[in-house]
Amino acid sequence: AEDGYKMWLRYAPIPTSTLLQQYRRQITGIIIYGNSPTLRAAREELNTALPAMLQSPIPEIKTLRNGALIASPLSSLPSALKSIAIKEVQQLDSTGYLLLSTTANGKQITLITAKDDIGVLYGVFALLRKIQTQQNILQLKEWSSPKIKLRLLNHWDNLNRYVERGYAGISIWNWHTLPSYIDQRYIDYARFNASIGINGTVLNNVNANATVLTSEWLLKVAAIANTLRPYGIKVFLSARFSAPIEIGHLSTADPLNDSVRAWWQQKAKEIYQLIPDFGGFLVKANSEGQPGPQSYHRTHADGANLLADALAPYGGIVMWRAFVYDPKATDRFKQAYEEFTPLDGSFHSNVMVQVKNGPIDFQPREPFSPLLGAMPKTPLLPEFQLTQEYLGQGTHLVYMSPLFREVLQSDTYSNGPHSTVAAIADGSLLHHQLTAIAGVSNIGNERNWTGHPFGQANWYAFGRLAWDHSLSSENIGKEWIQQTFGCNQATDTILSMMMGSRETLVNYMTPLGLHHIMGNGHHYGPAPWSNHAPRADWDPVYYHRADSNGIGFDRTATGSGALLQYQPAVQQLYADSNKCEDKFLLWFHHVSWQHRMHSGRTLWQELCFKYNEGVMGVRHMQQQWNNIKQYINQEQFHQVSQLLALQEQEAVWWRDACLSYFSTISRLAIPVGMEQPA
Ligand code: GCW
Repeated sequence: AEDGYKMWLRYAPIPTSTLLQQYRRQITGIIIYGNSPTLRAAREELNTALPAMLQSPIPEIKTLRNGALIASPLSSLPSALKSIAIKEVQQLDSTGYLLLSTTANGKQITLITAKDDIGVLYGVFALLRKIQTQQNILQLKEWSSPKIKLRLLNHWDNLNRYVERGYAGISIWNWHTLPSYIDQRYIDYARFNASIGINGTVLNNVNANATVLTSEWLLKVAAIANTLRPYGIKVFLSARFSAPIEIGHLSTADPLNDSVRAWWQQKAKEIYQLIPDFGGFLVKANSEGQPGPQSYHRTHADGANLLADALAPYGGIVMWRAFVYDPKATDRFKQAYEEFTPLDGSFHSNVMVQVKNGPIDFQPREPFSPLLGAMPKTPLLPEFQLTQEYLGQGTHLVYMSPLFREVLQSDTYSNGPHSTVAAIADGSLLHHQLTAIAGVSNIGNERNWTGHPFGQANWYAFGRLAWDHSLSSENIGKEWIQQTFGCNQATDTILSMMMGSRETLVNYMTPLGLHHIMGNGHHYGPAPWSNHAPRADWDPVYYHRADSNGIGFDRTATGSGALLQYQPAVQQLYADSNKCEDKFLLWFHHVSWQHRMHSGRTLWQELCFKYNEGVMGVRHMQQQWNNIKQYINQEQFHQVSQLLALQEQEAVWWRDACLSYFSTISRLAIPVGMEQPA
C-alpha cells in the first residue's frame, strides 16, 4: 500500500522516455572506493534506488567504463580522477559534495566526491534527488556546502513515548526495547534526515526527565547514536537542570557548588565513554516550571557555563533556550530580551543561546524575535517549530517553508542593513564559528511519520533550508512534490495549494497580526473570549485586547514599549499604525475599529474580509485537490480529501467564533454580502 512510509525517498520507476534511456546510458555501474559505515550507507542507497528507478540492474563494477558512477572521498580516488576534481573539492567545507560529469581514461563517467565520507553520502542523495525529479544529469558540475553547521531536530519526546505537541502518534524511540532491538525505523529516520542534510537530533523533550541521564538509559541513547552515526547524525540530549538532585542524590543543583560541578563532569565523562561524538545538551531552564540556575539566585550564564565546562573537554556544546516569560511581566514579548541581553559576553565559548523564531510562541505569524541580533558576542541559534502546535496540528494542510523563509529573510539591522536572521544563523554576520538551526520535530510512529501527509513537506523544507537558506519555498516545494507524488501534471496544482496554505491559515485563524487567541492548553481551536487561564499570559484576551474602541496590542512607546527592543530601522517599519504592514498591525498597535486600512476598508471590515478569505482559501484548496484526483494514488487522495474537509469545517469554526465574539465587542455587524456566521 502507498501509505506514505517512504516519503520523499520512494524511488519510483522513471516512466519510459528518452530521459530514461539517457539515465540508463549514463549510469551502468557503480564504483565505491572505501568501505566505511558511511560509504556502505551510500552504497546501499544507490543499490536500492538506481535499479528501482531505472528498472535495470546497476551492478558494482571494478574498473572505469562508460557509464561508471563513482562515489568516493577525494583521498580514495585513483590519481587520474583526483586531479580532475581537486580544485572544486578544495572549495568545499568538510561536509560538502561535488557532482561532476566528466571523462577519465577516455570513459564518460559521473563522479560524486567530497573531502569526507559524509559529503559523499550527501552527494549521493543530491544525485538521487535529481533523478527522482527527472532532471538532466548529463552535464553535472555542481558543488555545495551547508551554510549552517548544525542542522538539528528537537524531539519533544517523553521517555514514556508521549510526544508533547506531537500529532503523529507516539515517539519513534521505543525505549523499552532499546538498546538490544534496533527498529528499522531508526535507520530509515537516519536516511530521511541525511537526505536533506540534518546532522543532529535532540532525542528527548526539553521538559526533561533526568532518567535519560542514568547509566541504564545512556546505553539506550548510545544504541541510537550508533545507528545514526553512519548517516552523519549526532545525538544530543535535553538535560534537566536538577538532575544532580534527582539522579545524583545531591541536595542542590546550584551551578557554583563544587559537588554539582563534579557530578556533571563525571556524567559528561560517562556519556563520552559510551558516545564519543555526543553532541551536547539542550536546556530549558526557569521556564514554565522547569528547574534552573535562578532557583539558586544564579544567572542563565552560570547555568549554561556549568554544563558547557563539563562538555568542553570532549567538544560538546550547550544550547541554552531563551524561551522565558513570567506572568508578572507587563508584556511577555519583552522578557527573553530583557533577561538575556545583559548576559551577552558571559557565556563560555561552547554555549549557544537558542531563540524561538518569534517573541511569543510559534504563532502562525510573528515578527522575528528581537533577541536575534541583540547578543553579538553570543552565537544564537533560531528555533522553528515543525510540529504545528498553533497551526492546526495534525489536521490542517500548511506548508511552512514560507514562514521559515519570512523569518530567515527578516532584516534585524543589528549590524546595519542586510543583517538578516539567516546571516545570524549561518554566522556570516558576526563571524561566529558555532552555527546552528533547530526545528521542533513533527515526527511520530504513524505509518507516514508525520500524520498529515503534507507534514512531511515541513520536515523536508526545514532540512533543505538549514542546508541552504537561499533556496526558494517554490523550488523546495516542487522537489518535495515530485519525489512524493511523482513527476506529473499535478505538480503545479499541489505547489499552488502549498504556497498559499500558510497565508490561508493566518487569515482564518489570526489575521492582521492577531496572535495567541487559541484555546488555552490545547492551542487548537478559537477562544478569543477566554480569560480564565491559570496565568494571564496564557489568555487570549491578554493578546488581542479588544474593547469598544478597537483591538490589538499597543507595543509602541505609548504601550508596552516592546517595539523599542528592535533596531531603529525596524521600529520605523512598524511604529506608525498608518504605515505598519497590515500583517503586523495588531501585533504592535491598538487601533480603532474604524481605522482606515491600506485597502480602504475599515479595520472591522478588513477583519471580516480576511476571515472570509481564509475560509475561501481552504475551499479553493479542496477544489484544487479534486482537480488532480487522477494523478494521486487513491489512499492518499482520500486521506487528504478528508483532512481538507475537516480543515474547511474548522476554518468556518474559527471565522464564525472569532467574528461573532469580536462583533459583540465592536458592536458592528458583519458586512452585508459576506458569509454570515451560522
Ligand atoms: O509553547 C509552549 C508549548 C509547550 C512547550 C513550550 C516550550 C515543550 O505549549 O508545550 O514545552 O512551548 O517551547 O518549551
